[in-house]
Amino acid sequence: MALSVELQVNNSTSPTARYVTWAPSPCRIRVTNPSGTTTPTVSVKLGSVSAAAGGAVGFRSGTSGAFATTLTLSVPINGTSVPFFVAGRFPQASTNDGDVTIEARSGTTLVGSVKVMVRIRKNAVKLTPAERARFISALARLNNQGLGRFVDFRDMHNSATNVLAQSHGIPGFLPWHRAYLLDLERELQAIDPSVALPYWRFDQAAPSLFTLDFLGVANSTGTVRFSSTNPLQFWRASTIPGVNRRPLFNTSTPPPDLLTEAQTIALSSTYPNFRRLMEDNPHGWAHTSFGGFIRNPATAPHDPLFFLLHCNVDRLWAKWQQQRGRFDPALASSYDNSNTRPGQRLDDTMWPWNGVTGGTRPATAPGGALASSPAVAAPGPQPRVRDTLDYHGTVAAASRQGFDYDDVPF
Ligand SMILES: [Cu+2]
Repeated sequence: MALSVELQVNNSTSPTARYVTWAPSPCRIRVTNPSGTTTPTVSVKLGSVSAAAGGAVGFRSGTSGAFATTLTLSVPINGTSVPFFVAGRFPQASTNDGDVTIEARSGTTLVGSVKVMVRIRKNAVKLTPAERARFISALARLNNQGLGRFVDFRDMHNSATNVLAQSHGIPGFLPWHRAYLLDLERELQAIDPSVALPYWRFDQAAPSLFTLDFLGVANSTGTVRFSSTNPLQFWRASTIPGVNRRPLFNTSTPPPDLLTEAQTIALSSTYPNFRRLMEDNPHGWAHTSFGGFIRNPATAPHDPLFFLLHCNVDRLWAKWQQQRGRFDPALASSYDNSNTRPGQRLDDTMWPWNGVTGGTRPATAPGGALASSPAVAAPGPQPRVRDTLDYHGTVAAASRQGFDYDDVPF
Protein backbone atom coordinates (compact mmCIF):
# COMPACT_ATOMS: atom_id res chain seq x y z
CA MET A 1 0.00 0.00 0.00
CA ALA A 2 1.08 3.54 -0.69
CA LEU A 3 -0.01 7.07 0.10
CA SER A 4 -3.39 7.94 -1.37
CA VAL A 5 -5.70 10.94 -1.23
CA GLU A 6 -9.38 11.54 -1.93
CA LEU A 7 -10.46 14.53 -4.03
CA GLN A 8 -13.96 15.88 -3.44
CA VAL A 9 -15.37 18.13 -6.16
CA ASN A 10 -18.10 20.53 -5.00
CA ASN A 11 -17.34 19.13 -1.53
CA SER A 12 -18.91 15.83 -2.52
CA THR A 13 -17.61 12.29 -2.93
CA SER A 14 -20.33 11.60 -5.52
CA PRO A 15 -19.36 11.30 -9.21
CA THR A 16 -22.63 13.13 -9.98
CA ALA A 17 -21.13 16.29 -8.44
CA ARG A 18 -18.03 16.37 -10.68
CA TYR A 19 -19.23 19.24 -12.89
CA VAL A 20 -17.74 22.72 -12.76
CA THR A 21 -18.33 26.06 -14.50
CA TRP A 22 -16.34 29.32 -14.71
CA ALA A 23 -17.31 30.01 -11.09
CA PRO A 24 -15.15 28.62 -8.26
CA SER A 25 -16.26 25.18 -7.06
CA PRO A 26 -15.40 24.41 -3.42
CA CYS A 27 -13.34 21.22 -3.23
CA ARG A 28 -11.51 19.20 -0.58
CA ILE A 29 -8.56 16.87 -0.40
CA ARG A 30 -7.78 14.42 2.40
CA VAL A 31 -5.36 11.60 2.97
CA THR A 32 -7.16 8.25 2.93
CA ASN A 33 -4.07 6.08 3.27
CA PRO A 34 -0.99 7.54 4.97
CA SER A 35 1.24 4.50 4.27
CA GLY A 36 4.89 5.32 3.94
CA THR A 37 4.60 8.84 5.35
CA THR A 38 6.86 9.87 8.21
CA THR A 39 5.73 13.48 8.77
CA PRO A 40 2.41 14.91 10.13
CA THR A 41 1.65 16.47 6.74
CA VAL A 42 2.48 15.66 3.14
CA SER A 43 2.97 18.09 0.30
CA VAL A 44 0.58 17.34 -2.57
CA LYS A 45 0.68 19.12 -5.92
CA LEU A 46 -2.61 19.43 -7.83
CA GLY A 47 -2.63 19.72 -11.60
CA SER A 48 -4.82 18.68 -14.50
CA VAL A 49 -4.70 16.86 -17.80
CA SER A 50 -7.15 17.81 -20.57
CA ALA A 51 -8.27 15.52 -23.35
CA ALA A 52 -7.97 16.85 -26.91
CA ALA A 53 -10.66 19.56 -27.34
CA GLY A 54 -11.50 19.00 -23.70
CA GLY A 55 -12.08 21.50 -20.94
CA ALA A 56 -9.44 23.07 -18.73
CA VAL A 57 -9.43 23.93 -15.04
CA GLY A 58 -7.45 26.07 -12.65
CA PHE A 59 -6.85 25.92 -8.91
CA ARG A 60 -6.59 28.28 -5.99
CA SER A 61 -6.35 27.66 -2.25
CA GLY A 62 -8.69 30.33 -0.87
CA THR A 63 -11.79 32.35 -1.66
CA SER A 64 -9.95 35.10 -3.52
CA GLY A 65 -7.06 35.58 -5.90
CA ALA A 66 -6.14 34.22 -9.30
CA PHE A 67 -6.47 30.63 -10.44
CA ALA A 68 -3.30 28.79 -11.48
CA THR A 69 -2.63 25.62 -13.43
CA THR A 70 -1.16 23.93 -10.35
CA LEU A 71 -1.58 24.24 -6.59
CA THR A 72 0.59 22.76 -3.87
CA LEU A 73 -1.13 21.98 -0.58
CA SER A 74 0.10 20.68 2.74
CA VAL A 75 -2.29 17.88 3.72
CA PRO A 76 -2.39 16.31 7.21
CA ILE A 77 -1.91 12.52 7.22
CA ASN A 78 -4.55 12.14 9.96
CA GLY A 79 -7.33 12.44 7.36
CA THR A 80 -8.35 16.05 8.02
CA SER A 81 -9.66 17.70 4.84
CA VAL A 82 -7.94 20.69 3.25
CA PRO A 83 -10.13 23.03 1.17
CA PHE A 84 -9.29 24.41 -2.26
CA PHE A 85 -11.17 25.72 -5.30
CA VAL A 86 -11.43 24.55 -8.90
CA ALA A 87 -12.85 26.60 -11.79
CA GLY A 88 -13.11 26.09 -15.51
CA ARG A 89 -10.51 28.16 -17.39
CA PHE A 90 -12.56 30.53 -19.55
CA PRO A 91 -13.28 29.96 -22.43
CA GLN A 92 -12.10 26.33 -22.52
CA ALA A 93 -15.28 24.30 -21.95
CA SER A 94 -15.49 20.53 -22.02
CA THR A 95 -16.95 18.65 -24.97
CA ASN A 96 -17.27 15.29 -23.21
CA ASP A 97 -18.08 14.08 -19.73
CA GLY A 98 -14.99 13.81 -17.56
CA ASP A 99 -12.61 15.13 -20.22
CA VAL A 100 -10.47 16.87 -17.59
CA THR A 101 -8.55 14.81 -15.05
CA ILE A 102 -7.50 16.47 -11.81
CA GLU A 103 -4.34 14.79 -10.55
CA ALA A 104 -2.75 14.89 -7.12
CA ARG A 105 0.96 14.05 -6.89
CA SER A 106 3.39 13.57 -4.07
CA GLY A 107 6.71 14.22 -5.75
CA THR A 108 6.21 12.51 -9.11
CA THR A 109 3.94 9.78 -7.71
CA LEU A 110 0.24 9.97 -8.57
CA VAL A 111 -1.62 9.64 -5.27
CA GLY A 112 -5.16 10.50 -6.40
CA SER A 113 -7.18 11.66 -9.39
CA VAL A 114 -10.71 12.53 -10.37
CA LYS A 115 -12.36 13.24 -13.72
CA VAL A 116 -14.45 16.40 -14.06
CA MET A 117 -16.40 18.19 -16.77
CA VAL A 118 -16.40 21.94 -17.42
CA ARG A 119 -20.11 21.90 -18.23
CA ILE A 120 -21.09 25.09 -20.04
CA ARG A 121 -24.08 26.29 -22.06
CA LYS A 122 -22.84 26.76 -25.64
CA ASN A 123 -23.90 28.35 -28.88
CA ALA A 124 -25.89 25.56 -30.57
CA VAL A 125 -24.03 25.97 -33.85
CA LYS A 126 -20.73 25.22 -32.08
CA LEU A 127 -21.77 21.91 -30.52
CA THR A 128 -19.87 18.84 -31.63
CA PRO A 129 -22.05 16.16 -33.29
CA ALA A 130 -21.79 14.12 -30.08
CA GLU A 131 -22.85 17.06 -27.89
CA ARG A 132 -25.78 17.72 -30.19
CA ALA A 133 -26.80 14.06 -30.14
CA ARG A 134 -26.67 13.90 -26.32
CA PHE A 135 -28.81 17.02 -26.00
CA ILE A 136 -31.56 15.98 -28.40
CA SER A 137 -31.54 12.45 -27.01
CA ALA A 138 -32.04 13.72 -23.44
CA LEU A 139 -34.74 16.16 -24.57
CA ALA A 140 -36.55 13.41 -26.48
CA ARG A 141 -36.36 11.13 -23.43
CA LEU A 142 -37.77 13.88 -21.18
CA ASN A 143 -40.61 14.21 -23.69
CA ASN A 144 -41.05 10.44 -24.12
CA GLN A 145 -43.47 10.89 -27.02
CA GLY A 146 -45.68 13.15 -24.93
CA LEU A 147 -45.81 10.83 -21.92
CA GLY A 148 -42.76 12.08 -19.99
CA ARG A 149 -41.98 14.77 -17.41
CA PHE A 150 -41.76 17.34 -20.20
CA VAL A 151 -45.53 17.75 -19.94
CA ASP A 152 -45.00 19.74 -16.72
CA PHE A 153 -42.75 22.20 -18.55
CA ARG A 154 -45.37 22.59 -21.25
CA ASP A 155 -48.03 23.23 -18.62
CA MET A 156 -45.90 25.74 -16.69
CA HIS A 157 -45.87 28.02 -19.73
CA ASN A 158 -49.55 27.89 -20.62
CA SER A 159 -52.16 30.64 -20.79
CA ALA A 160 -54.79 28.29 -19.36
CA THR A 161 -52.94 28.34 -16.05
CA ASN A 162 -52.59 32.12 -16.21
CA VAL A 163 -48.82 31.76 -16.26
CA LEU A 164 -48.58 34.66 -18.65
CA ALA A 165 -49.56 37.07 -15.88
CA GLN A 166 -46.76 35.65 -13.70
CA SER A 167 -43.91 35.79 -16.14
CA HIS A 168 -44.54 37.94 -19.20
CA GLY A 169 -44.71 41.71 -19.66
CA ILE A 170 -43.61 42.13 -16.07
CA PRO A 171 -40.30 42.45 -14.14
CA GLY A 172 -40.21 38.74 -13.30
CA PHE A 173 -39.97 37.82 -16.99
CA LEU A 174 -36.22 37.23 -16.86
CA PRO A 175 -35.98 35.65 -13.36
CA TRP A 176 -38.93 33.35 -14.02
CA HIS A 177 -37.54 32.09 -17.33
CA ARG A 178 -34.09 31.66 -15.78
CA ALA A 179 -35.56 29.31 -13.17
CA TYR A 180 -37.69 27.58 -15.79
CA LEU A 181 -34.69 26.86 -18.03
CA LEU A 182 -32.58 25.71 -15.07
CA ASP A 183 -35.33 23.35 -13.93
CA LEU A 184 -35.53 21.83 -17.41
CA GLU A 185 -31.74 21.65 -17.73
CA ARG A 186 -31.47 19.80 -14.42
CA GLU A 187 -34.10 17.31 -15.58
CA LEU A 188 -32.04 16.75 -18.74
CA GLN A 189 -28.92 16.32 -16.60
CA ALA A 190 -30.70 13.69 -14.49
CA ILE A 191 -31.01 11.76 -17.78
CA ASP A 192 -27.50 12.61 -19.03
CA PRO A 193 -25.30 14.70 -16.69
CA SER A 194 -23.05 15.78 -19.57
CA VAL A 195 -25.83 17.87 -21.14
CA ALA A 196 -26.04 21.65 -20.88
CA LEU A 197 -28.74 23.68 -22.62
CA PRO A 198 -27.48 25.15 -25.90
CA TYR A 199 -28.63 28.58 -27.08
CA TRP A 200 -29.83 29.86 -30.43
CA ARG A 201 -27.90 33.07 -31.02
CA PHE A 202 -30.71 34.61 -33.06
CA ASP A 203 -28.73 37.68 -34.16
CA GLN A 204 -26.39 35.44 -36.16
CA ALA A 205 -27.02 32.97 -38.96
CA ALA A 206 -27.56 29.47 -37.54
CA PRO A 207 -28.19 27.28 -40.57
CA SER A 208 -26.95 24.11 -38.84
CA LEU A 209 -29.75 24.45 -36.28
CA PHE A 210 -32.53 24.19 -38.86
CA THR A 211 -31.47 20.82 -40.25
CA LEU A 212 -32.90 17.30 -40.27
CA ASP A 213 -30.32 16.15 -37.72
CA PHE A 214 -30.93 18.94 -35.21
CA LEU A 215 -34.18 20.93 -34.82
CA GLY A 216 -35.70 19.82 -38.11
CA VAL A 217 -36.70 21.34 -41.44
CA ALA A 218 -40.17 22.82 -41.99
CA ASN A 219 -42.27 22.40 -45.11
CA SER A 220 -44.44 25.25 -46.45
CA THR A 221 -47.25 24.52 -43.97
CA GLY A 222 -44.84 24.38 -41.04
CA THR A 223 -44.71 20.63 -40.48
CA VAL A 224 -41.18 19.93 -39.25
CA ARG A 225 -39.37 16.88 -40.58
CA PHE A 226 -36.44 15.14 -38.91
CA SER A 227 -33.93 12.55 -40.09
CA SER A 228 -34.73 8.91 -39.36
CA THR A 229 -31.96 8.86 -36.72
CA ASN A 230 -33.13 12.02 -34.92
CA PRO A 231 -35.02 11.10 -31.71
CA LEU A 232 -36.99 14.37 -31.98
CA GLN A 233 -38.99 12.68 -34.76
CA PHE A 234 -41.15 11.24 -31.94
CA TRP A 235 -41.66 14.62 -30.21
CA ARG A 236 -45.14 15.30 -28.94
CA ALA A 237 -46.15 18.22 -26.76
CA SER A 238 -49.76 18.92 -27.75
CA THR A 239 -52.79 17.27 -29.31
CA ILE A 240 -50.93 17.60 -32.62
CA PRO A 241 -47.93 15.21 -32.81
CA GLY A 242 -44.64 16.66 -33.93
CA VAL A 243 -43.67 20.31 -34.29
CA ASN A 244 -45.32 23.06 -36.29
CA ARG A 245 -42.87 25.84 -37.09
CA ARG A 246 -42.93 28.03 -40.18
CA PRO A 247 -39.87 30.27 -40.51
CA LEU A 248 -40.79 33.68 -41.93
CA PHE A 249 -37.13 34.27 -42.79
CA ASN A 250 -34.42 32.46 -44.71
CA THR A 251 -32.91 30.11 -42.11
CA SER A 252 -29.46 30.46 -43.65
CA THR A 253 -29.54 34.05 -42.30
CA PRO A 254 -30.66 35.54 -38.98
CA PRO A 255 -34.25 36.84 -38.77
CA PRO A 256 -34.32 40.42 -40.10
CA ASP A 257 -34.56 43.50 -37.89
CA LEU A 258 -33.72 41.78 -34.60
CA LEU A 259 -31.52 43.84 -32.33
CA THR A 260 -27.98 42.54 -32.26
CA GLU A 261 -26.38 41.41 -29.03
CA ALA A 262 -24.50 44.73 -28.72
CA GLN A 263 -27.67 46.73 -29.37
CA THR A 264 -29.57 44.65 -26.81
CA ILE A 265 -26.97 45.19 -24.10
CA ALA A 266 -26.92 48.91 -24.97
CA LEU A 267 -30.70 49.25 -24.51
CA SER A 268 -30.42 50.51 -20.96
CA SER A 269 -28.14 50.51 -17.95
CA THR A 270 -31.03 49.80 -15.58
CA TYR A 271 -33.16 46.69 -15.32
CA PRO A 272 -36.67 48.15 -15.77
CA ASN A 273 -35.93 49.53 -19.23
CA PHE A 274 -33.63 46.71 -20.24
CA ARG A 275 -36.25 44.07 -19.39
CA ARG A 276 -39.16 45.98 -20.96
CA LEU A 277 -37.33 46.74 -24.20
CA MET A 278 -35.55 43.41 -24.71
CA GLU A 279 -38.72 41.43 -23.96
CA ASP A 280 -40.09 43.04 -27.14
CA ASN A 281 -37.02 43.16 -29.41
CA PRO A 282 -35.15 40.85 -29.69
CA HIS A 283 -37.17 38.36 -27.55
CA GLY A 284 -40.67 38.87 -28.95
CA TRP A 285 -39.39 39.41 -32.47
CA ALA A 286 -37.45 36.16 -32.33
CA HIS A 287 -40.70 34.36 -31.46
CA THR A 288 -42.69 36.09 -34.19
CA SER A 289 -40.11 35.42 -36.88
CA PHE A 290 -41.97 32.10 -37.14
CA GLY A 291 -45.52 30.95 -37.62
CA GLY A 292 -46.59 27.87 -35.67
CA PHE A 293 -46.21 26.85 -32.04
CA ILE A 294 -43.35 29.16 -31.11
CA ARG A 295 -45.17 32.29 -32.23
CA ASN A 296 -47.67 32.31 -29.35
CA PRO A 297 -46.68 32.22 -25.66
CA ALA A 298 -49.26 29.57 -24.74
CA THR A 299 -47.93 27.09 -27.29
CA ALA A 300 -44.31 28.23 -27.66
CA PRO A 301 -42.75 25.48 -25.45
CA HIS A 302 -44.39 22.86 -27.69
CA ASP A 303 -41.43 23.50 -30.00
CA PRO A 304 -37.99 22.38 -28.74
CA LEU A 305 -36.54 25.52 -30.38
CA PHE A 306 -38.27 27.53 -27.64
CA PHE A 307 -35.69 26.41 -25.08
CA LEU A 308 -32.75 27.43 -27.27
CA LEU A 309 -34.39 30.77 -28.01
CA HIS A 310 -34.96 31.44 -24.32
CA CYS A 311 -31.51 30.23 -23.40
CA ASN A 312 -30.21 33.07 -25.58
CA VAL A 313 -32.59 35.54 -23.91
CA ASP A 314 -31.17 34.41 -20.57
CA ARG A 315 -27.63 34.68 -21.92
CA LEU A 316 -28.30 38.25 -23.07
CA TRP A 317 -29.46 39.08 -19.55
CA ALA A 318 -26.35 37.36 -18.14
CA LYS A 319 -24.10 39.28 -20.51
CA TRP A 320 -25.85 42.56 -19.65
CA GLN A 321 -25.42 41.73 -15.95
CA GLN A 322 -21.75 40.93 -16.46
CA GLN A 323 -20.90 44.00 -18.52
CA ARG A 324 -22.84 46.38 -16.30
CA GLY A 325 -22.24 44.82 -12.87
CA ARG A 326 -25.87 43.89 -12.21
CA PHE A 327 -25.61 40.61 -10.29
CA ASP A 328 -26.29 42.10 -6.86
CA PRO A 329 -29.97 42.07 -5.81
CA ALA A 330 -29.13 44.83 -3.29
CA LEU A 331 -28.29 47.21 -6.15
CA ALA A 332 -31.46 49.01 -7.29
CA SER A 333 -30.50 48.97 -10.98
CA SER A 334 -30.14 45.16 -10.95
CA TYR A 335 -33.91 44.66 -10.79
CA ASP A 336 -37.31 46.38 -10.82
CA ASN A 337 -38.77 45.81 -7.36
CA SER A 338 -41.75 48.11 -7.85
CA ASN A 339 -44.36 45.69 -9.16
CA THR A 340 -46.68 44.41 -6.43
CA ARG A 341 -48.12 41.41 -8.25
CA PRO A 342 -47.16 38.23 -6.31
CA GLY A 343 -44.00 36.65 -7.68
CA GLN A 344 -42.50 39.94 -8.87
CA ARG A 345 -40.70 41.38 -5.86
CA LEU A 346 -37.20 40.27 -4.91
CA ASP A 347 -38.30 38.42 -1.79
CA ASP A 348 -41.29 36.72 -3.40
CA THR A 349 -41.12 33.04 -4.18
CA MET A 350 -42.00 32.11 -7.74
CA TRP A 351 -44.83 30.00 -9.08
CA PRO A 352 -45.03 27.07 -9.78
CA TRP A 353 -42.04 25.98 -7.71
CA ASN A 354 -43.58 27.42 -4.52
CA GLY A 355 -46.74 25.36 -5.03
CA VAL A 356 -48.95 28.41 -4.38
CA THR A 357 -52.18 28.41 -6.40
CA GLY A 358 -55.33 30.51 -6.48
CA GLY A 359 -55.91 34.24 -6.08
CA THR A 360 -53.57 36.06 -8.44
CA ARG A 361 -51.49 32.89 -8.82
CA PRO A 362 -52.45 30.30 -11.43
CA ALA A 363 -54.94 27.60 -10.45
CA THR A 364 -52.46 24.72 -10.68
CA ALA A 365 -48.72 24.39 -10.06
CA PRO A 366 -47.30 21.77 -12.44
CA GLY A 367 -43.97 20.10 -11.81
CA GLY A 368 -43.47 20.72 -8.10
CA ALA A 369 -40.24 22.06 -6.62
CA LEU A 370 -37.32 23.11 -8.81
CA ALA A 371 -35.05 20.15 -9.54
CA SER A 372 -32.03 19.86 -7.24
CA SER A 373 -28.41 19.58 -8.37
CA PRO A 374 -25.76 17.25 -6.92
CA ALA A 375 -23.17 19.99 -7.51
CA VAL A 376 -24.75 23.15 -6.05
CA ALA A 377 -27.39 24.08 -3.47
CA ALA A 378 -28.83 27.25 -5.07
CA PRO A 379 -31.38 28.46 -6.01
CA GLY A 380 -33.17 25.89 -3.83
CA PRO A 381 -36.47 24.07 -4.39
CA GLN A 382 -38.63 27.20 -4.05
CA PRO A 383 -36.56 30.02 -5.51
CA ARG A 384 -37.27 33.65 -4.78
CA VAL A 385 -36.84 36.26 -7.49
CA ARG A 386 -33.65 37.46 -5.78
CA ASP A 387 -32.12 33.97 -5.93
CA THR A 388 -31.96 34.05 -9.73
CA LEU A 389 -29.85 37.20 -10.13
CA ASP A 390 -26.43 36.15 -8.84
CA TYR A 391 -26.44 32.92 -10.85
CA HIS A 392 -22.71 32.24 -10.81
CA GLY A 393 -22.01 33.52 -7.34
CA THR A 394 -20.26 36.79 -8.17
CA VAL A 395 -21.71 38.54 -5.11
CA ALA A 396 -22.18 35.54 -2.83
CA ALA A 397 -20.48 32.21 -3.56
CA ALA A 398 -23.46 30.29 -2.16
CA SER A 399 -25.69 31.71 -4.94
CA ARG A 400 -23.89 29.66 -7.62
CA GLN A 401 -26.42 27.69 -9.63
CA GLY A 402 -24.15 25.44 -11.69
CA PHE A 403 -24.59 26.93 -15.15
CA ASP A 404 -22.55 29.35 -17.20
CA TYR A 405 -22.33 30.54 -20.80
CA ASP A 406 -19.46 29.95 -23.22
CA ASP A 407 -18.89 33.69 -23.74
CA VAL A 408 -19.81 35.15 -20.33
CA PRO A 409 -16.83 34.88 -17.97
CA PHE A 410 -17.06 34.75 -14.19
CU1 LIG B 1 -40.42 33.85 -24.92
